[in-house]
Amino acid sequence: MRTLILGGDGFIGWPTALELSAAGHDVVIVDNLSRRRIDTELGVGSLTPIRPIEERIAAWREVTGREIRFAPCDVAQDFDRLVDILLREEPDAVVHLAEQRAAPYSMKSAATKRYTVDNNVNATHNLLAAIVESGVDPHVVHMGTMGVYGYGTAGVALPEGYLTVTTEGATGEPVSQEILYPTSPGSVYHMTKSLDQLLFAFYNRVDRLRITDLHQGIVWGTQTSETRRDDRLVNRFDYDGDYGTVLNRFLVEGVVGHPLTVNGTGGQTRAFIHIQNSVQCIRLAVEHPVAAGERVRIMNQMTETHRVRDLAAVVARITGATIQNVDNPRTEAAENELLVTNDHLLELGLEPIRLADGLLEEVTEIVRRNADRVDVSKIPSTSLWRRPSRLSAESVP
Ligand code: USQ
Repeated sequence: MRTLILGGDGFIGWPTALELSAAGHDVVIVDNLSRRRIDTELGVGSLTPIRPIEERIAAWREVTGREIRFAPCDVAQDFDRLVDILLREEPDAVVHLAEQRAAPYSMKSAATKRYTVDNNVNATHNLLAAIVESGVDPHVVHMGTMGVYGYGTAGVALPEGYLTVTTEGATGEPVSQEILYPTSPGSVYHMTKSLDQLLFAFYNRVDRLRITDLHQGIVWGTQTSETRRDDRLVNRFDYDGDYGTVLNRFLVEGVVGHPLTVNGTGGQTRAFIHIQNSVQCIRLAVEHPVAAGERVRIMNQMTETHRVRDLAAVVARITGATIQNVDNPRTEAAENELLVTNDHLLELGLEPIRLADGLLEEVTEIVRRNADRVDVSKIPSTSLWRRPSRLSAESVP
């Protein structure tokens, strides 16, 4: 199969490109390298020394003899180029990861909120409109998020995207219908993924586009079986206060002797998935496409749920770190339960990798090897989910 990976230079995109290429797909990475630009903007870098995209691709060719191609393109801005790429490649599948994915970054300032909305909503809409414009018919596999559901599920296991509601019909009889599960995003970033869902529903209904939306939990780990094959293939590892996700951050903090930064009580329960499972799920989705005429397929892409303070306790035990309950910079429920169904991906063959000391040790080992690259000043999360005090008219430029 020929597969385009929009955002194929990023944390999930790069190992997905290798996973699909290793499985025999003809892979084309489409990327504007914005994730590297944002690193520069924030004055941070991946814990692991990731190589330039050209070197990554050359190393993959050298190690495996397989060719991954790179088509530079800003999917959110350069619509005509995107149409050209679709016409030239006629892909069977398009994996869409070309979105700004950090909730704290999306809440940092008016500028980052606007960038996140402009980039993410335009990228998704440009892709859908470009598919219609070009007349090609790829299966779109989009990286969504568990965060569209919100995290208060009142003891009900989250279904996979749709909810059956029963209301009273005009003549008093009960009427059942399936609706998109109502969204309750917790950040501007999560909100863009909620908006994506409406775009998908529309283009699926009106233009019959074939779409899978993967509602993914928090990814942990960094290496996959393919990125491990050569140092030059190493995946990125974010630990800073904007892009680092909670478990990976705790592991870095534990190794460098920084207290584990538990936001609030740490009573937040979230869904998790290891990076190896993440790329496996994307491959399963690509290799089992949605049929013509089928509604948007939504699959919950997670393997287990954990409470933040329980994760901190595990990392403290492994690394000897202390735990610090910091004032939560986010607006989120202090404590929540979370039950999730993930039957679709299990049926397709997902083999869950669960959090285990051995795997945590492997990640810890990578952190130890690169510990001199950690900039401790970038660990605190400074993005506040609160309104600033009111500007005075004179202070507006
Ligand atoms: N947290 C801490 N301490 C930290 C960092 C985070 O206690 O140092 C807490 C947060 O307050 C939050 C939880 O850990 O309650 C998760 O935070 P996170 O930064 O690991 O994850 P999140 O912001 O939700 O976003 C990440 C990815 C995003 C993806 C999402 C899946 O960046 O792309 O969509 O996980 S989910 O959380 O299921 O919506």
